[in-house]
Amino acid sequence: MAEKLKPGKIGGELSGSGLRFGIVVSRFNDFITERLLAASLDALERAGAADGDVDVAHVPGAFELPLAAKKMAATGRYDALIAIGCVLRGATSHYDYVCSETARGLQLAQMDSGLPIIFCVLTCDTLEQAIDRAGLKSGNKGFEAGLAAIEMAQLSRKLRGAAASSSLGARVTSGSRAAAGKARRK
Ligand code: INI
Repeated sequence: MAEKLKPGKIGGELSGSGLRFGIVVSRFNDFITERLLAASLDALERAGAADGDVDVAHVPGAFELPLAAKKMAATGRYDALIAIGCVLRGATSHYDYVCSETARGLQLAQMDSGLPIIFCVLTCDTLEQAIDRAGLKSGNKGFEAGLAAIEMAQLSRKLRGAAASSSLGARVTSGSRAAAGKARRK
């Protein structure tokens, strides 16, 4: 009988210590976005991120998030970014343009820069739906975004270190913390 395959596992730990984060927040619907921001900061703080390692930039609306995120990424200062916004459906098609261009722009910025950019933009039909996602019934998407930023920053560091090595599996495997640490220091 064939042996069970044991693949090398590459994961991002939820430790924010020593990592730098940039957060770009939309002022539009700030009743919601400031709650998302507070929860993201809470997640980063609980995971060990230091005060001086987190920057917050504000923009007028969700549509402006991609450019600000791209410029933050270009500084080379951060391990991950979080883009926070809240788009509420109105009576016209404006909502659709803002949603799709914000998502597209953030994905482009992420893929162009190679820096994780966490999508924390609520796209809701009603204010009630947004409130539910900013600390009520559905938890707080800002907190989830903070954790996602940490995980992706850690994973990116590992993959960067592993890419320098000829053997990804040898460098980062399950239980191979020493190898992963070595990779991060490179
Ligand atoms: N911006 C938002 O972040 N949320 C919205 O719900 C919204 N609506 O509904 O219009 C919104 N519009 C502003 C937009 O993001 C830009 O700031 C504006 O068009 C200037 O470029």
